[in-house]
Amino acid sequence: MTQLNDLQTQLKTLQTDGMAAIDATSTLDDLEQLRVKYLGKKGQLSQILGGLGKLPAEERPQIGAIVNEVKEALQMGLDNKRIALQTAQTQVQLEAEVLDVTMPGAYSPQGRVHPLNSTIDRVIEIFVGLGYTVAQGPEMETDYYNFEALNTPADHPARDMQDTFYLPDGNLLRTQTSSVQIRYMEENEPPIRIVAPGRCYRRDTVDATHSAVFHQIELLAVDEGLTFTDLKGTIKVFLEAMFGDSLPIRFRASYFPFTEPSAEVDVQWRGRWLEVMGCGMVDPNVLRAVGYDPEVYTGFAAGFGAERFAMVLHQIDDIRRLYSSDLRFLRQF
Ligand code: 2U9
Repeated sequence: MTQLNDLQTQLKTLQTDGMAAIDATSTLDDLEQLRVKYLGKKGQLSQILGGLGKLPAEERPQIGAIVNEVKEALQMGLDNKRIALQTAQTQVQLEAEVLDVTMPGAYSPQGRVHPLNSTIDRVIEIFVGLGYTVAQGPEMETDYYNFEALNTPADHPARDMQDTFYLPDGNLLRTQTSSVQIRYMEENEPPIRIVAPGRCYRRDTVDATHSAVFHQIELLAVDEGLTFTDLKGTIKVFLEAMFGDSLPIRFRASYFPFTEPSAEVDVQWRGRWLEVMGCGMVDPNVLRAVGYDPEVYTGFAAGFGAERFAMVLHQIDDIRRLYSSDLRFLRQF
């Protein structure tokens, strides 16, 4: 065989093998390797071209033409295969991403805010809107912060063992959140405006309206020149925000050891007068106990049970439902 024939055969074999290999590839990476193998700088075609120099000059154009043919054929084979593989890949991807909107959805149980918490949150939101800050303190208290500093002397009926859970060490579980305000005033100078929500404890016999553990929300404002009118205005704004506009409200004279004068507040709600909170001007003795001069500063305070508000707002008939964890009850909110 002449050298020319030999080269021709080699080139044709290269083309046939190359095309078969291209046909057999199934990935773009493999295809790239084939391109390098056949058409790359050090590829098989280049190697054959390297041997061209040994041919007589008149035979070179003939072989050159065949080299170009083989090169073009392989190039076209590679291009076609690349397009085919890319199309297939896109198709697979599209199929994987198909979303069947008719499939039934996955059930994800949704939590809810407990009606007591949503009530407390709502109250806080209203007072924060009025410029108050939230204050918190310990649930285990000393006699001083729970009673003494709140003008509740040792012989006061509220101190009765039946009302308070005393701890063996002489401390107690707070019966009201007022201890929080005493601690706050000890640490801060007027003017102050705080709202103190929190858990309280009383030795009550449990029934539809009483619970040994309950939640109180108390507010306190101390500044120069605060009057009972400021108190009434604040409570009116608060109750209207809580229950809705133009609500009939009435104040009845009352008594609390830590406020003087004191009042209880009723709202007319769905045709009935409901007692919702107590309030009053902070007793000068209380201001004195925290080192405020009652000749310079006056304050007003109010307190109410969060459970009572939640029950009125959601028409809940028994306070115990709020602690029962009964899903049939809780799912209604
Ligand atoms: C300080 C001074 C005074 C808070 C007040 C009430 C009236 C009141 C009860 C209603 C029902 C609590 O949930 S309940 O048992 N509270 O009527 N609370 S004035 O007075 C304060 C608080 C802090 C330093």
